[in-house]
Amino acid sequence: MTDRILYQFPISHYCEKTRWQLDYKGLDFRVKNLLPGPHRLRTRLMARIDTLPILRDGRRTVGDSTKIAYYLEKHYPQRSLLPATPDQRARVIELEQKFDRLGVDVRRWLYGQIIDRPEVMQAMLDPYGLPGVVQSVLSPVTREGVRRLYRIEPKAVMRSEQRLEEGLQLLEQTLKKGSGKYLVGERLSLADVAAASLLAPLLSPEGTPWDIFDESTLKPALQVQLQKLRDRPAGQWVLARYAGDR
Ligand SMILES: N[C@@H](CCC(=O)N[C@@H](CS)C(=O)NCC(=O)O)C(=O)O
Repeated sequence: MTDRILYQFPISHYCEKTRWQLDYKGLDFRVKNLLPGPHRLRTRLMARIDTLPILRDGRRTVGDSTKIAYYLEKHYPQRSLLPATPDQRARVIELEQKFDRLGVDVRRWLYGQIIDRPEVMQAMLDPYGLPGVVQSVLSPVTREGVRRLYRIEPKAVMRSEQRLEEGLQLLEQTLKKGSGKYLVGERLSLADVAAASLLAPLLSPEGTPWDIFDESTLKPALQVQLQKLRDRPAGQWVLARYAGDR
């Protein structure tokens, strides 16, 4: 059995970024799902951080999806996600950082639209197989915790919407300047994995943890917004990367 363990929340797009990279490199791993809230006892002990993902690789422990990304590139250079040429490499590093930061706005904006839907807490808590009564007590507590932790409040959500638009434009401009398929050069890179995974909750590609809604039950204005997103080049690109590279 592999001694590579990804500590994660299944629904986290940052954890998805790491899962994608591990899968792409063909590295075996097991997942350990930590319960949101109490997870911090474990993450602080393991890596002195509050967030997931954390990767345990034999005796080594690495926390934070970007640090994990560079750790994996260094120790498992097969199917490299970093280009060989210095300028392309620098561009990948820069874009990875930008899309990584955008993940915060994706999360805040989306929670701002759907946090009160029961499907959200179901997607978050169902993987733990808790007794029904425990889950029904935990759901409102977790929802309020998420609201506070990620500042799901109207002004912050609006700012995130603006930053999200800027991020989508950056993605579209970058694609326009290049091949249209990948952000840098002709091959999948860390920049693509970061952008596609961190935007994926907005597009909910089939089979991903965000594919949880019957969209026709969402508010009509939100349905329109999500459809527009799916139709524009950035949305099409995320779906194409999931179909072609995930
Ligand atoms: N910069 C971090 C961000 C990870 C992150 O925000 N993870 C969230 C889940 S999407 C988390 O663990 N939140 C729990 C907490 O902050 O207590 C990374 O890239 O790994």
